[in-house]
Amino acid sequence: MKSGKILTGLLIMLFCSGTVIYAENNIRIALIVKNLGNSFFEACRDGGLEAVKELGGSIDLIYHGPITPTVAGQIEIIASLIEQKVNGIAISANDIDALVPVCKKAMKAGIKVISFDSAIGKAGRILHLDPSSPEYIGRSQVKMMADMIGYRGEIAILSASPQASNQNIWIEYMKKELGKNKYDRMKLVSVVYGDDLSDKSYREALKLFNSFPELKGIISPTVVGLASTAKAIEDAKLKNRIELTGLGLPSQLKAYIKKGICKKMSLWNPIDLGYSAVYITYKLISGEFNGKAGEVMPVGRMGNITVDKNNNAVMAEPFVFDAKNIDKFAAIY
Ligand code: RAM
Repeated sequence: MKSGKILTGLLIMLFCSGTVIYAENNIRIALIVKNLGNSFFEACRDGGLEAVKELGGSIDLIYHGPITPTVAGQIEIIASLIEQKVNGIAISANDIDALVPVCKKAMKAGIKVISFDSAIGKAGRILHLDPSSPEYIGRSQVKMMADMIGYRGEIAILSASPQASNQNIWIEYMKKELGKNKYDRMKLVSVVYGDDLSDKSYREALKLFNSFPELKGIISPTVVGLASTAKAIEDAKLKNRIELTGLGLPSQLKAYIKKGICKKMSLWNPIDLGYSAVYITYKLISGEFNGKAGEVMPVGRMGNITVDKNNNAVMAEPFVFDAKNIDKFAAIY
């Protein structure tokens, strides 16, 4: 098994460098992410490697994504995977619609395609694996921010890329939540996009500070955006002037949570997400899962995950991190 992991690790490295060597006759699964260099997806990759090891090691895991989160970059990678005749693709999509044609072509070529984290339109995949309920994620972000600012003041959202399926459905639910009477004294003044790039997210945060001098809070539903905005608030000495919450990696936000720059945030375990995505893809390839509405899929250490009527499956509920528990989780991911 150890050699399997070393080979898989080598495969990841070689593929990323553009050279790919496969073990003869192994099942080949590609985990395609929004962009490389994002710690969230590297944790997903680690979970995928855990699933490969647990499923018996005759699997080659290919980890890849564009350098910046573009649709064109992902289309090019999927077209290449079709040529390489991989057996399965699990992708976090940079756009819900634009990837459908190339993924339909992959499925026509016999490749099992699922999306995870950020959905592809239904016609482009067998099923979508949501980390958590999109409605719960969106609404809970607003509730956490409201508690922080006393349900009054201007707030903004600093998101990832404008076409990102997952952020966009979360923002839709944030706006629905903000429509409730109890938030009447809160006002969403802007939604900006940092493209899941640290420097761009940082600059967008600074622009928000300058454009909205009365801003009371920022919600950033992206681990890159949240970490960058926390740094921007600290650098601009705006702690307690602007409250911050969002979706963050405990290991990246620990210092900011302890300093009270980001008093609370939430997320799910990306290791579990990558484990579940690769596990499900393998079982679809082997025929043990069919991914049809109503199917209850036993996903190893994650237990049963059910496919709903829209062929979406929800992995788990988000977890709220704060100063009391951040040390424990920062040591894990
Ligand atoms: C970023 C990506 C990813 C999202 C997390 C919360 O890493 O946008 O798609 O799920 O943040």
